[in-house]
Order: sequence, then C-alpha cells, then structure tokens
Amino acid sequence: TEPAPASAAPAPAEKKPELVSEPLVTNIYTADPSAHVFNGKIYVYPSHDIESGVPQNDNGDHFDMKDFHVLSMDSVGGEVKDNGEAINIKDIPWAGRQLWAPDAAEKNGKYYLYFPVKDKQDIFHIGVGVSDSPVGPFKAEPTPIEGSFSIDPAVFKDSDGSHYMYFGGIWGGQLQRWATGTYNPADTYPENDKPALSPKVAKLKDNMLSFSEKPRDLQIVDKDGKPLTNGDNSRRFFEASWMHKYNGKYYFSYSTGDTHNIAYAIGDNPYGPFTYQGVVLEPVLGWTNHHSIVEFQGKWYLFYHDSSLSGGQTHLRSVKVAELHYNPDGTIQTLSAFKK
Ligand code: FUB
Repeated sequence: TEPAPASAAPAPAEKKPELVSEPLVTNIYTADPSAHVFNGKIYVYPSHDIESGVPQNDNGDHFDMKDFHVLSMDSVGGEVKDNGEAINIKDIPWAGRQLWAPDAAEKNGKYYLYFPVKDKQDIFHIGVGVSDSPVGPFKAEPTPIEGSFSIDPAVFKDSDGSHYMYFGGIWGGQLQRWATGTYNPADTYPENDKPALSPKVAKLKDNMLSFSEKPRDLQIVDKDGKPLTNGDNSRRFFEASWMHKYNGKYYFSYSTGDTHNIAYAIGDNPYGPFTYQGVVLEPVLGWTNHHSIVEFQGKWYLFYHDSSLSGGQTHLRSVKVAELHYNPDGTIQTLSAFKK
C-alpha cells in the first residue's frame, strides 16, 4: 500500500471548550442555578446550601435547605449581587423540610418563585410564591400547586407567551413513588429493559399559580425513536429539568444523576417527544450536577454548580457560569469540568 500523504495526518482529538470558572458568590453556598433575563438583567434563582448536620444518605436528607437568595448581575463576568433572603421555609404554611431546586417566571410585572419542598408528611410537592420584584420577598401560596409532586420545577416561557412547568426527580426526589399516578411510599422502578420513568410537563394556567392540565409524561427517545430504558443510566432522566428554545427547536436538558452528566434531547414542541443528543456538561466535583441555559446579549450561557468552594463536600456547592457553543447543526458542544 502507498504511504499516506503528509497532509492526511490523523485528525487531532476533538478539542472541548475549557471550563475554568469561579463561584459567582463566595459568601454563601449556592446550587441548582435557574437563570433568567428579566428587564435586561440576569437573575439567578439557586438553592441555598447549608450545613445543618443531617447525615448523608441516598435520599439526600443532607440537602436540608431552609431559604432562598436571588443573585443578580448586569453582565456575565461583572459584579454579582446577593439580594438576601427571598423566602424562608417558616413562611411556607404547608412546608415540612428541605427546600430544593427552585425556578422563577415573570408575567405582567409579577414574579413567581416555584420551589419543591417536603410537606409535613415528608412528601415532596411544588409550591409557588409571588412578588412585585424579581428578588422578592415572595409570599407563598397557602397550599402546594394542585396535582404537583416530586422536585426540580423549571418554568419555560414559549414564544407565544404560554408557560410550561417541567419537573420530577428519582431516588430522593420521589418520582418513582408516583409511578401509578398516586403516591405509594414504596419505591417502584420499571425493569431495566423497560422505558425509564419520565419527567413531567404541564402547561400553567394564566394565573401562573396552577396547572391547566394533568401533568404529562415527557418522552426521551433514542435516534431510532425507542424510549430510553431504566437501565440506561448514562442517558436516562434522573432530575434537574430545563427547557430552552434555539432556532425554533425545543431543547430539554437534565441530569443523569448517578452517572453525573447534564444531557440533552431535542424536540419540535414543548411536549416532545425529545430525541437524545448527548452531553452538555460532564461530571463536576461533587455528586450532583444541575444547570440552566439562557441567552443574554446574543451569547448563550450554561449556569451550573460544583463543590469546589467547599473542597468537595457534596451538599455545599457553588454556582458558576460558562459560555455555551452550538455546532452548525444545532448540537451543543460538550463542556468538560476537569481539564483533560
Ligand atoms: O439541591 C437539592 C437537589 O440536589 C436538587 O433538587 C437536585 O437537582 C440536586 O441538585
């Protein structure tokens, strides 16, 4: 055979964008950042991690958060303001324990903070608080959103002004206890070769305080249209739903939990089905991986967290931001948290 011409040298390994990023704030621990642009500013709605002394377990009891602080900034890389306490668990009448990952939305000059918290029977539901300001204080509604369950609400505003809530999380997030449609304290997972448990989606009513429909399953399928299976741990949904729209397509992104990736899938409408594409963010320092994706001044950003500020303590995390890049075909370039 002929020797290969010099110009046919092996292609260099795909160069991933480097992720070198500092915590947005260091005065408190923050996690699960949901970023939005309201009135030309970026507002980040994170969990507020604390050390409450509860021992670590697979249910996530050590994530024992009690309030939220909203962060704001005029530019990425500019000063980040911690706007102080926006709501406290003691002011949520139905709450028991564990304020987990929140999100927020704006409509007609009112701001809505959506949050999962366990009720007094230790069952997760999703609540909402209302404010005239994006940074609160938020006044909690007296009861959870009717028909809500599990964790990690993400509220997406579509181009026609409709709002949809995406939610759910397995293991400590209790989604598996709702597999039959009603709460069953025994964990029930599908067989490994059966479709994985689906995240949920429900359109919100105009009042932003309730669902306008029974939550539907959001299907994530492979390139052949087959649902991802329960045993497909490196790709199946675990928690941390997020929705964004790019060039008219709907991008559903989420954490794969025990395999620690932020993955994404693309669909043609807010309900799906969504076809699995790949990984947005590889595992970070710490067990959890949770993110949001937002466009600001013509650039796209990934807000995420890791545990670097606490030296790796999994329940003491810090929110960070990195620019996100798309390929010409609309796929997302994978970000790697650790330099290779
Ligand atoms: O922060 C508590 C929980 O950890 C969140 O709800 C999950 O998404 C995971 O990040």
